[in-house]
Amino acid sequence: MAHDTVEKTPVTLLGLGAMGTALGRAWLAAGHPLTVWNRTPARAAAICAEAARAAESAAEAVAANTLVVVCLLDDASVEEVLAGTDLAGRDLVNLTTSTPAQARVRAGWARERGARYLDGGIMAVPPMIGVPDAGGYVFYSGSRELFERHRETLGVPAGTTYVGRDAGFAALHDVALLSAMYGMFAGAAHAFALIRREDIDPASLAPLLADWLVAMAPAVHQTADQLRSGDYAKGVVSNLAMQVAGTPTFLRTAEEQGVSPELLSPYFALMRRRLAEGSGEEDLTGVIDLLVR
Ligand code: FVH
Repeated sequence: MAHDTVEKTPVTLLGLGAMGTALGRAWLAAGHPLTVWNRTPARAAAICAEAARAAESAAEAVAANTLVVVCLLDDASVEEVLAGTDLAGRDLVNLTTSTPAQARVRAGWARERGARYLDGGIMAVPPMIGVPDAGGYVFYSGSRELFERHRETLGVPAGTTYVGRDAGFAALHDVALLSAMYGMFAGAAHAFALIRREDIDPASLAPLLADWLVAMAPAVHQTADQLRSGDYAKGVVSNLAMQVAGTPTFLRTAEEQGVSPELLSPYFALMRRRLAEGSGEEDLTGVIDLLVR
């Protein structure tokens, strides 16, 4: 078949943790020659049995191919591993989770060493890698040219979403989405706590909870629209005054059920502060401005 005869971009991969290994396997399965290195060499054995080539050192792995992908624990380990390598002329793609500021510094650091740089934020867990229907994708930011040059190769393990030349934007999008996820998990934890001592099967609450969260999720579009226009009362359905008036019911229910309000209280406090500023006719959007210092 024609696609089997097309030469695939060789990839160097530094880091064979759970995520690195999943990425490597996806490139191997798609026919990309793969050179790997991991601090603990034993972790490379399995993937090398699947045709990856193990380099003796990070420097040797970096020297092997132009495209160098890094997927290590954190930014400090990236610096440590790349310190002894020659990055001149390399296309460095860093899929290690970092902060936006760390990503920007790492981009400058890589440029000073003669490398082109692309940062990535992985929106997937290892079992989603290499599974096109799983919905996983990676945010990329930094060099647009680099992204375009390797778009096809980068698209092998998961979908790709380029979010801008600012190298910090991939990390920022990654952390923004994951922060919202933790907020959702916090809400779900409170909901389960409320029924914990009752004769209610958590498995019967779960689908109701999931459907409700899905039904409410599109509200973020209205929030974005209000933020863009600056009109926080635009299209408001349930205004802040009404919602603040309802908060004692939530807090009393928590007390009645013997549940700590510590997950809800900080958000309610922000709602009350915004109301005190005279924003009762607005949506909840004004809370965002209270958060931004
Ligand atoms: N796994 C996940 O669910 C998440 C999904 C979203 C993205 N994250 C990020 O991906 C990066 C790698 O995560 P991982 O799952 O592969 O993590 P581990 O299995 O813990 O492997 C860590 C690798 O990093 C190596 N390493 C750690 N410290 C050093 C160091 N000082 N010098 C050299 N290498 C280092 C470690 O090597 P070893 O312990 O096997 O010797 C592993 O290769 C991460 O940023 C997640 O936030 C994953």
